[in-house]
Amino acid sequence: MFESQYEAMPRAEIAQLQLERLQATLQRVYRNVKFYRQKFDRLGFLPEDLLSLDDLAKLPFTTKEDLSNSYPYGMFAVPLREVVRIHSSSGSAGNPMVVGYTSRDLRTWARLAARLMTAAGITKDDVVQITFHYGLMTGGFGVHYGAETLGASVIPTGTGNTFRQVQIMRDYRTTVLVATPSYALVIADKLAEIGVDPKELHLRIGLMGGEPWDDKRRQEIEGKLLCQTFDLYGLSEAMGPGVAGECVQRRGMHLNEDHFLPEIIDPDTGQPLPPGEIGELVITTLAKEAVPLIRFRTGDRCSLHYEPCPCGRTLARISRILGRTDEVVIVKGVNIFPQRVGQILAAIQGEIPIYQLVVSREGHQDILEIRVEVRESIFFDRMVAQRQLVNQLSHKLAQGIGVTPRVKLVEPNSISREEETSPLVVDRRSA
Ligand code: DLL
Repeated sequence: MFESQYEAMPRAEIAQLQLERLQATLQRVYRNVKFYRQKFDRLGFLPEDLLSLDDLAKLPFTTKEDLSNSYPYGMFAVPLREVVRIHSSSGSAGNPMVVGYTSRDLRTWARLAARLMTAAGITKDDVVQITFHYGLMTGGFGVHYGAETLGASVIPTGTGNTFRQVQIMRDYRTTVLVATPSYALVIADKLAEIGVDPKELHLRIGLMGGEPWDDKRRQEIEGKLLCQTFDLYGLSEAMGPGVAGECVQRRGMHLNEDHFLPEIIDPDTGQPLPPGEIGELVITTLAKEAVPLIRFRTGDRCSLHYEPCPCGRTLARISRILGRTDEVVIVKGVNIFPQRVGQILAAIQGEIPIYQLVVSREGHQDILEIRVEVRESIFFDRMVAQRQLVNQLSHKLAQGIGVTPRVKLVEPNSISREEETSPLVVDRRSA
C-alpha cells in the first residue's frame, strides 16, 4: 500500500477522521462560499450543528447546475492567489464547470492517484504510458503526478497519434498503459493493423477509466493487449482520477474515503440507500481547499460496499459505474450534455431546431452523429451551400462540446423518436 496508515485504517478511526474533516470543511465553506452560506442560513443550520456523520443528510445536495451557475469562480473557497491550477469540464447544459487546486490540493491529488496505482500493482519499476488527454480535462495530469510520485517512469503521450503510441509502447518497453477502455481497443486494432504481435510488447497492466465499460470489454482488452486491467474512477468536480480504483482483487473500486465521503441515494427521492443497493453516488470532499463540495450529486449509478477486502484495505468499495442518472453521454471520454448541443445550434440558427445525437462505434472508435432537421429548401440549395452549413455546424459544435461530430442535415419531421435511449440521444454502442 502507498499509505497504509489511511488505506488500512480501522473503520472506527476512518469515521472519526471523516467527522473531524467534515466539520472543518463545513466551517470553511460557510465562511468562504456564499452559495453554501446562503443554503445553510436558509435551513438555519450552522456548521457546529453537525455532530455526527448522519447529520450530513440534513444538508441539501449540490448539483452540476449549481457549479455551472457559479461560473467561473463562485464555488472557490480560497482567493485566486492561492490557486495554482485550474481545470474545467463540461459542467451542465449551461456554462462549463471550473475547478481549482491549491498547491496542497495538487499534492493530495498526486498521493491519492499514487495510492490507486499502487493498489493496481504499479511500482516505481514500471514504465507508464499515459494516453489520457493533457489539458483542461483532469485525466492526464492526475495520473501523471500520481505515477511520478510513485517514482515510475512516465511517458506523457496524451491522446491520439495511435501509430506513434504503438511504436512508443513497443520501443520504450511500456509496462503500464493508461487509457480509456475504448482507446485501449483502438490501440489494439492498430497493433493488428501494422502487424505488431502483442507478445512483442512488455505490457503487464492496463489502467482504464474515464468512461463506462464492462467485463466483456475487459476481456477483449486483456485478450488483445495481453495485460491485466484495472478500473479507475474519478470526476473533475471532486478532483479527477484518484477518487476510487480497483486493487488486485478486482472486486470493486476502493474509494479514498479519508478524502471523499460517499453516500448512495435514490436518484428520484434523494433518500439515502443502505450499503449494497444501487443508486446515485453522492460525494462530499473532506480535505479539498480550493473547491470543497458538500453532497455533490455525481450522476453516476453504482453501489457501495463496506465488507473487508482480502487486500487488507479497509476503505469502502464502489461497484463498477453502471450508468448515469442524467442524460449525459460520454463520447471518447468526454461528457456531453445533449441539451448543450441544442443551445449551440440555437446560437447559430436563431432557434433550437429538432435535433438528435446518435452515438455508435466504428471498429472501436466512438462516433457521434448529430442530426439536425432543416428547412426542405436547404436540400434544393447548391451542394456547396449545404456543405458550408455542415462544416459551420460541425466546427461550432466541436468547439462547444469538445468532440468533433458528424453533422447530418435531415428533412423536417424525419427524426424518429422511437429508438431513443433518452429524449435526445440514441446510443447504439451497447447494442
Ligand atoms: O473522466 C476523470 C477521469 C479521467 C477519471 C480518467 C478516471 C480516468 P470528467 O471528465 O469530469 O472526469 O468525467 C467524470 O466520467 O462522473 C463518470 O460518469 C465517468 N467516469 C469516470 N471514470 C469512470 C469509470 C474524468 N472508471 C465522469 N467507469 C464520471 C465509468 C467513469 N465511468
